[in-house]
Amino acid sequence: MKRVASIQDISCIGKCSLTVALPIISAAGIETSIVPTAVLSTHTQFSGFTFRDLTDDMEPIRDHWVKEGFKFDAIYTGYLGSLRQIEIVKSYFKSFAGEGTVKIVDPAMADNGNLYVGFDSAFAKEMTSLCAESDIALPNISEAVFMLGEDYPGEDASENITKELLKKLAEKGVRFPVITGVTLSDGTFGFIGFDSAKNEFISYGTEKVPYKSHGTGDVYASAFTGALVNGKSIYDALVIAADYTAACIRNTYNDPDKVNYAVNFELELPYYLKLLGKI
Ligand code: PXL
Repeated sequence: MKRVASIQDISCIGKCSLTVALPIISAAGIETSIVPTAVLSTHTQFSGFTFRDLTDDMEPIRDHWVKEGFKFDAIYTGYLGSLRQIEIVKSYFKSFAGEGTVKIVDPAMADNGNLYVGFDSAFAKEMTSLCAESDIALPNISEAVFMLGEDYPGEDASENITKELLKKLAEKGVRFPVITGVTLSDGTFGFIGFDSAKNEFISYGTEKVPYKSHGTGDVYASAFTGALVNGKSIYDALVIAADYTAACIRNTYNDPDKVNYAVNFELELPYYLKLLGKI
């Protein structure tokens, strides 16, 4: 069985980070090991959330895993709580990334032009250095501009602006940046990526649903990781993640009982398995 390590927080309520990565990647038929970076009562879009920092556990967990000789097909990181955690994640890359290990970084820290509570521009810049150690980085538009220290162009940034951001990320050493949550020039909603090794842009969009929710970036990155580790090409895995995430958003939009803090990713897992060719 393939094995992924995912390093991000546990938000007890909020359907994001590990509570999304675990079920989605496990459903894809992959053993999902976790390193919880913090435990929060809810994600940070609620007010009054509790936050138990687990930084001090991260190095002992790594050292034990090294002793046991664990290896991973992919290491996938999401929300990280501090500069020190970014440095520790780099040591996980050094300790566990062998020949075939794919390093996937979702620099989860901003949306709609705003950094999440608790982050500042120094953290965003440091996140660029982690993305520079990844094989694939999956920022949204807000995260891309904060990493670059640029002005926020709005959620409907043009394809040309998005491509310029991708090139600038590549200049900072990010091998294969993919900006998600992009409105393409034909009005569809999806991603634009830049394969710096081939000097080639890639993109894909699905019909836009007029609904925005938290946690979609985490659903996307988890579904991408599951597809890639199942042997799909980078492009096919990005497309599968886009189709699945769009279905999750559509499902939520149509649900009269929807919650306002996350998407119904659970109800579309059968569709995800269909996209993976497993059922
Ligand atoms: O979905 C990204 C995310 C992950 N983890 C925590 C968050 C958020 C977004 O708000 O607050 C704790």
